[in-house]
Amino acid sequence: MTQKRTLWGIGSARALRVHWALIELGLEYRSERIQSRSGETETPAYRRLNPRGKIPVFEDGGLVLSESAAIVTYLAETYGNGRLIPAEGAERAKYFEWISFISMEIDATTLYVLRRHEALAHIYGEAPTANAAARGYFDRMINAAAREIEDGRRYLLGAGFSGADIVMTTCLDWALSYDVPLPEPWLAYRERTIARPARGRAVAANAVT
Ligand SMILES: N[C@@H](CCC(=O)N[C@@H](CS)C(=O)NCC(=O)O)C(=O)O
Repeated sequence: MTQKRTLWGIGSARALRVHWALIELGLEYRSERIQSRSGETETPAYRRLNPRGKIPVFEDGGLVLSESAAIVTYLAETYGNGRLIPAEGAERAKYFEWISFISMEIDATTLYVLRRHEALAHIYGEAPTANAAARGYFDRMINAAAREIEDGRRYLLGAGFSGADIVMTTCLDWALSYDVPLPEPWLAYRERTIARPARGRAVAANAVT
């Protein structure tokens, strides 16, 4: 049987987000096990799917979607039936606040700078001033955000696990892998999110073997 849903991408924090959301929702999908910077995103066929040549890309019937946070949100809205994204109101607004904050202030402005200019400096160049600023800014943002989860809540939106937790957890994993210190509330929070069975299965699905 032809699988309707296909996820392109393994071996990356961003691809892990989509594997995790699919597995949380119990959705079957085909995994195209391509990696970044392997040449596999450079082929004409892949560039037709994503002209930006990035992973992850998700196909669902006629829909082709890139950007991991958008894919996670699409899956939640389309298949969640109340799971992974609040249906309405202030909680839903808070979901989008967290997703924007994590994508912009935690991922793009800080961790991705370190990825490009520390781990991948041989490709993107050395930038010690930018790296130091990114570490300082991460520290400021993550400590400020820690105050919001110090009230005993289990997940970012309270009792209910959401796509924002998926995206945040991958960033916390990423920070730890770069020896970026995390305040205690985030360490305790991460223990809760990584204990979810779907996360373990997603890590296996995302692994480069
Ligand atoms: N904002 C995008 C970032 C996607 C991205 O940068 N993916 C990396 C792997 S984690 C990639 O494909 N890098 C290859 C490249 O930059 O050429 C998302 O969240 O999906």
